[in-house]
Amino acid sequence: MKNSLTEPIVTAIQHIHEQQRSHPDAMGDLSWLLDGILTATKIIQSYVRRAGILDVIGSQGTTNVQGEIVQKLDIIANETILRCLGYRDIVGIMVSEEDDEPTIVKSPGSGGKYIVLFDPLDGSSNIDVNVSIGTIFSVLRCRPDLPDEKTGLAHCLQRGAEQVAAGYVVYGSSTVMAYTTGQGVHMATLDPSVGTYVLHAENLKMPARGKTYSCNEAYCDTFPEGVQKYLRWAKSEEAGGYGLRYIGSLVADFHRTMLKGGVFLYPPTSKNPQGKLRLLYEANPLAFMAEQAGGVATDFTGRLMDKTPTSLHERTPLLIGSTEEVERVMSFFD
Ligand code: P6P
Repeated sequence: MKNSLTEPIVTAIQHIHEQQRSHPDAMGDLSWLLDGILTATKIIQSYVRRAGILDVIGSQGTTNVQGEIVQKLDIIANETILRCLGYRDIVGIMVSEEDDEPTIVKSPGSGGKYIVLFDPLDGSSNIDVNVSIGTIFSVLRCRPDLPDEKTGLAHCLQRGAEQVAAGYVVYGSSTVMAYTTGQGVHMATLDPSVGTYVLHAENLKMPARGKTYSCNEAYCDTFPEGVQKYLRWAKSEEAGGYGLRYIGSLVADFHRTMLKGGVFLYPPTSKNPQGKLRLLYEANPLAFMAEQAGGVATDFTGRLMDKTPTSLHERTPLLIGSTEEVERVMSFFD
């Protein structure tokens, strides 16, 4: 019988340092970077939790590179991450959904070591109605083999398989951070009374199956035929009781899939023929997390993390979740 008074209390940053020990040559730079992300998300959540009384609800009145209306909290989240990471001299380049171009903090040629790519506040259209939203991040190494160029773009366009770390924070009924450095998926909950993320799950495994599918069926008629066939099957007697859950916040829908199993789909549609979700700072980090937890991520044609990006904000179709459920979806494609 576990005794909560004797169980060790492990903070997320302690766990990150613990993970670092398995790399004897590590200098603590990645741990330092992840600590910066933890700090930024604590600040972000403090705004999210008080949004209605801080006059940060609603739109900024501008649109971002995606052509999406920017919410006030998007800007706050973006600036918070830039400020928390901008002065940690191991960060070379930052890529944000909110910024057209990469932010060069320290050029790779002068020692910039890592690239941090992030969606500062995913699902922000749900802020006004108090639905879970989140921050997603991905970490790559700057490529020493590349010439030092002005925009740093060539360093950023790396396959998801090159990621050295990834994770997300879901601002839900509690604030939960999930991360991987390639040694499994670990989760911590923010204890707001002390402002510390406390580890609650280590080496988490996604269930191999789960009778939940997650997609916006409003676009069903323009989904690929294989997806339409799958959806008809999932709702049939033969499938035996699948349920639909769709929050409309990628981080929340993915977090549920991580914990309960099932499958999340954002296929190509007539409105978004290349899919809606962004490859570099949404799909790739979640794909890394899914694979580290024993799941699968594809763009309906191949392993998602094998895709070579061609532009900073490119979109991708995404099918991600339990191995058996992803295989089942793909079984309906000829
Ligand atoms: P749709 C939120 O705007 C977002 O980028 C993701 O968080 C979410 O999964 C998706 O878009 C929802 O898109 O087209 O279903 O509203």
